[in-house]
Amino acid sequence: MTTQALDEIKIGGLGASRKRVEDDRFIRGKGNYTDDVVLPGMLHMEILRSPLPHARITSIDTSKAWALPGVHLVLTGEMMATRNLAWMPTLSYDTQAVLATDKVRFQGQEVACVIADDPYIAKDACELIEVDYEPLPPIVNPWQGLEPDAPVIRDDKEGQADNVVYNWEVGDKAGTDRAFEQADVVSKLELHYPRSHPSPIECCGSVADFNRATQKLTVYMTTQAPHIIRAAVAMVAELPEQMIRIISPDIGGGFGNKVPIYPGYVCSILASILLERPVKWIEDKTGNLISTGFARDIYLKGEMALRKDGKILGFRMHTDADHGAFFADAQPSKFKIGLMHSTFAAYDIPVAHLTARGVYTNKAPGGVAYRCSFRVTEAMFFQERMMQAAADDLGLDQAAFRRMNFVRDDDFPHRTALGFLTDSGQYAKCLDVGLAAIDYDSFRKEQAEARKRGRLLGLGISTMTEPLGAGNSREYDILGIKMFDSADLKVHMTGKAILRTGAKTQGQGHETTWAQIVAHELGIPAEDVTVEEGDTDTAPFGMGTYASRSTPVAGAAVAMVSRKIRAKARKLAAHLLEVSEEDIDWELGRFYVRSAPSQGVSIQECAMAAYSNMPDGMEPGLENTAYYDPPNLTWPFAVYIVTVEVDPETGVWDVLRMVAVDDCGVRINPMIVEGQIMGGLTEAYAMASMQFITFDADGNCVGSNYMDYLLPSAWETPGYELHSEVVTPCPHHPIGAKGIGECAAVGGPAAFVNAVMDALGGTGVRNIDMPVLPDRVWEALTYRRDVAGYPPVRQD
Ligand code: MCN
Ligand code: CUM
Repeated sequence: MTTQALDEIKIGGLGASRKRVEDDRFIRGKGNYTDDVVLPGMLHMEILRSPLPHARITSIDTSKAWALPGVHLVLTGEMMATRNLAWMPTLSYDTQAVLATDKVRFQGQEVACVIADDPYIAKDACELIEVDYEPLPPIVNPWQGLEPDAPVIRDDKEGQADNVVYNWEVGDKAGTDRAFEQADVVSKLELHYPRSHPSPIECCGSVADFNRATQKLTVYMTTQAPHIIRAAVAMVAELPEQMIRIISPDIGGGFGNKVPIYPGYVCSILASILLERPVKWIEDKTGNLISTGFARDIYLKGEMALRKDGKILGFRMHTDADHGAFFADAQPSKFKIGLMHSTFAAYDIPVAHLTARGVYTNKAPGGVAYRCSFRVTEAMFFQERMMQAAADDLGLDQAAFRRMNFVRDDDFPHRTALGFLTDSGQYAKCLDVGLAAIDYDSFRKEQAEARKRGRLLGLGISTMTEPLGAGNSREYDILGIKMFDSADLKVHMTGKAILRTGAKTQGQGHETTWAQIVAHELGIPAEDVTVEEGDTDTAPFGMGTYASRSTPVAGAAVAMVSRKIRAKARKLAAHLLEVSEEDIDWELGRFYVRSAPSQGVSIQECAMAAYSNMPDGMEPGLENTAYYDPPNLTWPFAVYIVTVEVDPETGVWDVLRMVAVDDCGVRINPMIVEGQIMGGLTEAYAMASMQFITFDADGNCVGSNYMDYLLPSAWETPGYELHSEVVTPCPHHPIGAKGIGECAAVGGPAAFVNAVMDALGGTGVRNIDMPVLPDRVWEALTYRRDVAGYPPVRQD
């Protein structure tokens, strides 16, 4: 028996830019999305939404809807209440109305549902439902909510006398005060990160199928975390967990939109139980944009204590988050404002203090992490805007100021001022690569020359480090469920395999990349490994995909389960080669006798032996499961540099160049990583330049359609120059990988805004809130003043 060592790239292992296997079906139109699920006898559900942002419901008359032919059921909050389902728990220890009973609390809130033969009848019937509302004053920003005489939005909650969701703090207040006393210069900044929406192509939806005979409930749905949904349904609907099967089929983009539990899911499930027929609910675009997945909407202010030479001595920060009517986004239980306290984690700052307040308003639940590990986007945006302002105040060079304050390469693991332990990085090197790529010194000269001729050029630098991979389970849980993840690998007798994990891909390419990890660990060609996710009846328990946790946690579990398989295969190899295990060595895909390397067996031969020729006493089969509890988060790092030209006449700005240097440790699939970065940069550009979803003073959502809420097309999207030469392997991840899925969306926005602000240098303008629309730039230039987003930032 002789076999050759394998070329890892040829078998699609680590580092191979393998084409995405899932795209075969997507580009042929053969994907299987929730709306593709069609079951015999299936009915359709539509939701009646509130036209008002805040109103008492005095009556609901559903008789005309019931009378419409083809209608099977009309659900109201009152009926939900008889099942104890009018309210449901949220992922942040709050409650959320499933269907409104007492009041409506945001425009677009779910008031009733109709289940009918087809979606058109259901929609028509919704319009026949008569609801009497008694309008209440709407609260559309935190400042209104904090007024002493503001109406209490959450009067349903016992003991809730105001609109404050939480007050939270972290850091060393006294120490920070002392740092400010010693400062030569104090730099300040205040800004608003506007509401934004992940807006995936596919909206949310579900097909619930309760079978009375078997008592089994199967739900096909658009969720990024199927096992969490299963547990929630078991607890809320009081159904036995083993009788619930959640299937998350192909997902047309998640971006955080598909993490929360939405009323539509719950109503379709109850409707199916009551009618004993499958019930499909597919949200329309306006429903998606008006009621689900809102992110950001946060006011940030802070100040930095600085020494003349540029050393940062400390910072304080305060955030006011507009959470909408229900505190419904997911975050680790210990932290009220997500991982906001990862702000400034890349900088070596001795002391800091952060306070955070959450406020209820008459808007849809907000704060969902949109391509962001629990509020890190806001944290990094403030950080890099503040770094720019501080460097300007000190009269220091933007790049030099950052470099002198970076955590040094030999200073890891590093404890940040607000308590995180960062693991590794080469921050200065990433910056140097970026500066060389953009030709920093030449650009600064060109900028000065252009300025003399009235042309406004600008350069913006942004860096980011992001805590990715929640958990470890000691510190990270959601509603008490510890954060870890899993992988299950079954190697069949012919050496082909099926791998399942507790994560759930929504476009990130897990079907491609997980197989590459198996190929790397076992030498089984990636094309021989099928990857399946999202079915709770077959996948091992896991916490799902968000916070770019899949590679850090589930991906690690894939490596660990492969190693378990290899350990058993080694015993089989010893048996086949008739030597003892200790005399065997491994090279990719092959065990061989150390003293006679030409004698070896392939992993495939071991697999066959596991079913046909195992040693006496050995358990047959070659299958295993690994649960992975990471020792720490992974900490990727990136530098983004943008150059722009601003037209002083119109305020229009164009991106000249964008350079991105990402260090996400070892790259499993470089092509997929680049795709993730480009997608994230495009979302960053959209947020910085054009996206605007807001509320007028009456609480109407402005931006609930694609005429108002803009998505950049290929035409607007700038070109990106990506750099991959800096690789700092994660010291605690089995294959050295760090997460990448969100980095560019997290770090990108500040680079664009900083570039425009740099172009306006010398005008005294300190801030223009996003989106940095041309009229805002024009206003800033013309009147030499800051331009705040709507609603205006309050001046204390
Ligand atoms: N990868 C790699 N090498 C690394 C890191 C990652 O090859 N060192 C690969 C992974 O194997 C995976 C992809 O890159 O195929 C992203 O990996 P990871 O960073 O682990 O992120 P997740 O898989 O957990 O994806 C979640 C992340 C989040 S939270 C949002 S939001 C987001 C994002 O991914 N939503 C997306 N990218 C998205 N991309 C698409 N197409 N659609 C979405 O909904
Ligand atoms: Cu952070 S949005 Mo993603 O975590 O699904």
